[in-house]
Amino acid sequence: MANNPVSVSFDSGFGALGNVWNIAAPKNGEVKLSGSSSMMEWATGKSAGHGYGTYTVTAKIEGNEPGPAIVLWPGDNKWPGQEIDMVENAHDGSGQQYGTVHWNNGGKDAFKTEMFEGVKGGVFHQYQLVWEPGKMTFKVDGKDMGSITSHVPVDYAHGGMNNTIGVLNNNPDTSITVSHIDFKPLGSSTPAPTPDPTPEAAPAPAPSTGSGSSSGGGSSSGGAVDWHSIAAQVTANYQATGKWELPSTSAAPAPAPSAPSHDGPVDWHALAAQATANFEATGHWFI
Ligand SMILES: [Ca+2]
Repeated sequence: MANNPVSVSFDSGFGALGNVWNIAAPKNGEVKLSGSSSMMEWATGKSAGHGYGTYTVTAKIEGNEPGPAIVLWPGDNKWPGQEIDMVENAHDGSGQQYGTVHWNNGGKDAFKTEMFEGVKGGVFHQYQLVWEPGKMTFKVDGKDMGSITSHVPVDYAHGGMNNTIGVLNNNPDTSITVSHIDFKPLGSSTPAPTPDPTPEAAPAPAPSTGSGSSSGGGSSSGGAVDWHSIAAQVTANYQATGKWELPSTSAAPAPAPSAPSHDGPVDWHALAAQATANFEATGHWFI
């Protein structure tokens, strides 16, 4: 399933972000993460998620402390690794937002950051990451916030690994509300998954909280895991049982042979524990 486009409007369910922990069902085309909560595409192996292309997340961060983050998580679910934070709050409590690229430096986490000067919380912004060979560029509301050209990971299609899209919050005094998530592969000539006519390279459209696009618009093809079906199953199971888990009778996405077996919902608890421990040790919320 390497590098399929995705578009999630949160008009009905969580779409591709089926690994959901501690979040109420979306309302009015938005989903709000508060307290300790997260949603992510399933990180089942190096080909999970997406590679080179443009990641766009429309979101509103509230609160000035660390806690909210839009995260591109390593497809193989191993850390330290190629984690990219499309946005998070600075640990000084100023509400300063920034982006980060992490990599595995001989078994230890290493990272580089780009500050998002002039970007305030409390309103929706369009956070964008353009991942291309040898370069990652952060944008907010279409404005270039800086690029990183060292330690840029290689995507799965070119011999490396993909990343899965996730959003998390880990602070009782912050929240992050997401209204749209979109990924378009680099140089993609495939039909856009949404009716949005804006070309990929054009200035970003204004943040929208009411996108009319369909969460079911992604056209997974070939042997790809049917994320929409899985997400629908998870949502149905939540409505039936109150638990954000895949029903046990359903076909869970098979982990790649190279990846250790991880159970999604349990992973998020471990993730939150890791995040909390890391914050206490370093002042950084990233895992
Ligand atoms: Ca929406």
